[in-house]
Amino acid sequence: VEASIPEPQREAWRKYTPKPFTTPEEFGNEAVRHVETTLARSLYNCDETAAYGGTALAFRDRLVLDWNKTQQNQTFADQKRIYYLSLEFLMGRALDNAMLNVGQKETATKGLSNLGFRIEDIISQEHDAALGNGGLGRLAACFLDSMASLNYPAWGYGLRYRYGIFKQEIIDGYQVEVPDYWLDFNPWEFQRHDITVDIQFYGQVNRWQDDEGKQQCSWEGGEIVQAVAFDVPIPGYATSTCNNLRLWGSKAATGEFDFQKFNSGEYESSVADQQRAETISAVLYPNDNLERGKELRLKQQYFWCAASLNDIVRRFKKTGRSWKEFPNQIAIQLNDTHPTLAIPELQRILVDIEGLEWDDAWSIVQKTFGYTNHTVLPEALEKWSVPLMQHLLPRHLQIIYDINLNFLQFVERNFPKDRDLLGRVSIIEESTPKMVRMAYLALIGSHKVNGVAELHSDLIRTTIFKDFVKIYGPDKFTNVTNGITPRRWLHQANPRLSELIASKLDGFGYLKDLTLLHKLEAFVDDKEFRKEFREIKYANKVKLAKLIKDTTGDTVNPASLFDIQVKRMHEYKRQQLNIFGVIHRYLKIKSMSDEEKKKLVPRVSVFGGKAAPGYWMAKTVIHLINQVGKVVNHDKDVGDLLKVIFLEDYNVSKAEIICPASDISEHISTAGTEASGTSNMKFCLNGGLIIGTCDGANIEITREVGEDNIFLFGNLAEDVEDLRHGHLYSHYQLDPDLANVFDTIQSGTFGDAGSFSALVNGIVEHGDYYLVSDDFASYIKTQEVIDEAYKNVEEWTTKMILTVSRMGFFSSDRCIDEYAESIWNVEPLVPKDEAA
Ligand code: GPU
Repeated sequence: VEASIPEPQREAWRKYTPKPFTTPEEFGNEAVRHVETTLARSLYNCDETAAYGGTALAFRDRLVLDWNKTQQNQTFADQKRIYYLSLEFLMGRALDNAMLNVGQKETATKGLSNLGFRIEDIISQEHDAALGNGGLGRLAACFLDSMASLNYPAWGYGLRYRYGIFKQEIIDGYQVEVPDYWLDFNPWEFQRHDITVDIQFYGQVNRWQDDEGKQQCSWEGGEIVQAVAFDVPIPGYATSTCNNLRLWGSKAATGEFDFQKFNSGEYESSVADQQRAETISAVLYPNDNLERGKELRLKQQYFWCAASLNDIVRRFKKTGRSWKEFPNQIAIQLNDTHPTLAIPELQRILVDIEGLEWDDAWSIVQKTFGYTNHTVLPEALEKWSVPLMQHLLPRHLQIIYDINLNFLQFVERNFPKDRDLLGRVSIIEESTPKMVRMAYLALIGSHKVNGVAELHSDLIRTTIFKDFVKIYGPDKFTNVTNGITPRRWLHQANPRLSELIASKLDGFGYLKDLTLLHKLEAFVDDKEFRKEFREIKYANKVKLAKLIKDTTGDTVNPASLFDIQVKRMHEYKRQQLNIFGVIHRYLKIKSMSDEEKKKLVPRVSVFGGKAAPGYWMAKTVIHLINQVGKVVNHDKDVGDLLKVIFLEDYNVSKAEIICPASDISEHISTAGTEASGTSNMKFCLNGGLIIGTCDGANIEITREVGEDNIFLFGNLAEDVEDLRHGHLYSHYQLDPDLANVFDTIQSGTFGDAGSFSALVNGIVEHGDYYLVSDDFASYIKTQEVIDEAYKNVEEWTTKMILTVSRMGFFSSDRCIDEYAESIWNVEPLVPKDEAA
């Protein structure tokens, strides 16, 4: 408060405060001023990059005005806030989103056109902010959009990676990873030079008794790295609320840039220390649904948790409240187990630094945290080795042991007869070396644990956390089915459809209450509406066809059925099932007469997705898809009937072109393995239908859109375990069609058969863990049903329209309201000028 402008001068301040632009002329003024002054470019060297810069800075100014006001309001309102801790925020581009959320895209379109630019060209200059791997990171980004749009006082906390997810190039059919340096020009972040936190690693713990005989603990020595805050404004849609995303960058601590070394001539090694500190936030780990236990990753996790908690605690202490009010003021959500160290860190701050009693501190910790689980796959459940943790975070390891001791004593008191239980639920796994089970720590340290779709939430209660349901009772566990923001995934990605819907629903209100989409059902028989709906889908396919042409050189016919699978490459997601199905289709076409061919619906099979750099099998599938494409796309017998495309470098901005352009998208994971999936929602919201298994959110999508409007196939989650056993104990017969596909691969039709033998053998000889053979026949049959259904244009149109009109449930707004109500207990804070 001391630093503020004195009362008598505030009038002048307000007078000098810039006003947001509202006309194309005012926008043009701002944009040109930024090009000329901020960017120091002129009339004679303003290319599209510079025009993007000027436009982005003009919009940034607008956001900052709202941002300042929102942050002030939230501070004065002094009510409970949400902190969303996520190692990934897959934001994509910011400019288009900013223009739409503040409602000034038309203004900018006209202003730019006055200067001779087309807005699409300007928007596409922006580099994606790709600080995430896949669904988990994109979910965090959708949540930020919803929290701001619903006026929740909420901050995201993450890491400012200098390199986001790698850029994928396909060279000779193989994935090649190229670094993604995205910070050359990033107008959306503000470095807060004054907000820094010193973070400690290594060192040792000292214990002693103080004068009153109380046990004291301190963590000393080791090394210090400095965390620096970088803030990113997060505008809400059609509200002036602008929340904050705080990303931490790492630097050598000021004292650490070792002047002693420097003065004694060891300049190089002091610079090396600097660089070592900076590696902490240098690069995003490119694994999706996989944890590899690397020390640098653990350092990233602690660095980010410690910096964020220090920041949260500092802000809380300024309010002067007592510690027991902490959980009434602060809700912290853990996006998977990556931020679990925040739990022992808060306990350490409260006990070691603030001097609270252990039990009082622990009760505050448990009330503050909520934990979201995003997978049941065993290879993705984080475990950290005890020796590594002992070395890097000696005090935290002690605290984890104490948490575990208290917990196990509690379990023993309540279940004295169940001796095995203690070993099963212990945070420490008694292996060599011993391991810290992060999911158990997250669960024990939180008041609520949620899964991300109904089936998934049921599975965590009955499998990985079964014992804990017995210990804590069922109320600690809940479901919050994922959602997506309709602003980016409909309004921004598919402006024509958004306009068409608005024309039928009296405006864009549905973008804030997506359940209003159900009113579209009334127009399902409206001829004109149906025709426009189809035309929009076709135009979106033309746009994707152009992207395909520009990036692969292949020509595809937009009148074909577009069948799309875009997501991270993973065995459980079963891109291999899809490509085997494509090969089957190819063989069928090859054996057809011209008459039969005439009846067939032409298809374009589009694949896209990155494989983790060390994931050999996933890379093999990419290679196979490309090899199949090479053969099929140039086969004269096939022509337009089948094209196979691998689109390189799938990312958020490509998804915005791809999702509106599908007829069918594939969500075909082995039942029980895909926690939710969120692209399934994006495709349906844009009038694409799904071929999918009974997995994740597909099940709830079916419930909403109706069984007639989705193409389900395959075994159920409850049967998966038995089927796997069956493979191990019997000689099962391969489906003849699949055997035929394998023979074709092994005969060398798609290049060296040896390249693909691991893929085939995994199924034929090594137990077919993901049950590709069990689901193959049913998959093929369902694809044939789709071929037939697609021929009936009228019926297909009805399915598309009904699907869109029934997707209201899958807005991330609904999802955030559920978190706020059932986990965070937080109310929105409506900006003063917008209160009804
Ligand atoms: N998910 Br764990 C990821 O994208 N990465 C991960 O490391 C883990 C989970 C995904 C799930 O696979 C997907 O089913 C879900 O929709 C998404 O998180 C968001 O909950």
